[in-house]
Amino acid sequence: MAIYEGSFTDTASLKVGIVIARFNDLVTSKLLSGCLDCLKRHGVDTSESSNNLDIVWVPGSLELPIAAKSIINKSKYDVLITLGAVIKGDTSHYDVVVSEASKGISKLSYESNIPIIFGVLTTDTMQQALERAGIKNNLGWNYALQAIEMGSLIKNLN
Ligand code: INI
Repeated sequence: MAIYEGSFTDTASLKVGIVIARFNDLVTSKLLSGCLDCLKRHGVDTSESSNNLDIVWVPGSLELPIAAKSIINKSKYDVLITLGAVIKGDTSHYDVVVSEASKGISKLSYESNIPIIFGVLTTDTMQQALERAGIKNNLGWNYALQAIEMGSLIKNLN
């Protein structure tokens, strides 16, 4: 019998790509800080000279899938993290953005065989989004942990 699971310590060579939306950047930049803090504390080189980390900014969450696809084609990553914040407000655009971003990212992950963490907050209000991006808890941290676990798992299974 073989049991496979991700490692949180075997991170020295883990190559991580982060694709992040500028829309609601008050929220997304906080998610990024939490994410980088977690990666660094788990041994991923997050310095400016790192060869194991790239960060790509896009206008909004709708653009996350195409940018993720482009960087996958450009370089070899063990895992990607997508970060965004879609806040409901009064617009029906919300449903389109959430649905297209999540479908595009899942499809890309499945087809490329590279885990892609869906770090897109979907909330009714800015207050709820800020609470999840650091006022109460920073989910950026959780997304990074999930990335380390899935990146190392799929790397070992391949
Ligand atoms: N993009 C987001 O990331 N969050 C939002 O809440 C949002 N809303 O509400 O409209 C949003 N829209 C922009 C969208 O992602 C695209 O950038 C835009 O439609 C251009 O393609």
